[in-house]
Amino acid sequence: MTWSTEPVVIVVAPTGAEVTKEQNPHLPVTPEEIADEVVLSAMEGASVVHIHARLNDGRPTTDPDVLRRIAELIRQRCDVVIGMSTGAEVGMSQEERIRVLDAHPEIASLNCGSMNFGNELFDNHPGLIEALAKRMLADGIRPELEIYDLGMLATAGRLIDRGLLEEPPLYNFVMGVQGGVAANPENLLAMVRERPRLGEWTATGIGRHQLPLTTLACTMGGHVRVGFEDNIYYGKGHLARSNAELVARARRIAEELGRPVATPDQARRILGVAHG
Ligand code: KMH
Ligand code: ZN
Repeated sequence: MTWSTEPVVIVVAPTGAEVTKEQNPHLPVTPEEIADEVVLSAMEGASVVHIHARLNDGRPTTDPDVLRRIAELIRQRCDVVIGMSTGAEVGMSQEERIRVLDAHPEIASLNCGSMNFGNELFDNHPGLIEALAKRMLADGIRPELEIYDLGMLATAGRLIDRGLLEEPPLYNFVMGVQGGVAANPENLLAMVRERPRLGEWTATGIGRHQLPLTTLACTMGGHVRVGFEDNIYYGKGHLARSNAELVARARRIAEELGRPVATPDQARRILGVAHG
């Protein structure tokens, strides 16, 4: 590993499935709110969005019409890479999760194992992982491998061995979920080192881990994800006012460390995404 001067891809995850407006009133929920937030985040340096849709009352949905509407509103105003979540909300059925791909994002998350997620079970049955991987391969959607622990890297390796994932894979190390790997430098190093194949990687730190993990990832040649899905605070006891504010800080960190932020087209090249 050497010090990278390559562009950093900043992924913004503006909504997620778990956060509520009661927790942070600035959480974007409707398609219009999400699109506004993504456009502002793109202006601050985000080149990829990870979308979770909500109904107008705030409940999570995977309705492809709602997802398409969000993508369309974003597309009218900026060119960020459109990613969508097939992880959706804990407890959603396999059908609800697979139908996300009907909205044909450029990237979709592929969660590589089951785990406790806070006090709930996040069920990623091997059959579901396989079905999602096959469908993404068939539809030309770039899987982003959601890795919450080292064992999931081994699962990813087996998918590659079976020809269900194209190389090089694209990893997202999600660290600090209660039930997943702890967010610390030793564990990030282990995740990077244990990748079954070389490939670009993003670090996603939950809550107070978002800021130090962003800094580490920029230093170590990775990419970063920020946003309310993972963290609603700007600092201790101080709610973030927007996703864009978190993106702007990630950009400042990257640039201070000598890494420019990627444009959407650079992000497509770096991450191996076909233009949608
Ligand atoms: N909402 C979490 C249970 C993903 O987007 O693929 C899962 C999640 C992961 O958000
Ligand atoms: Zn997500």
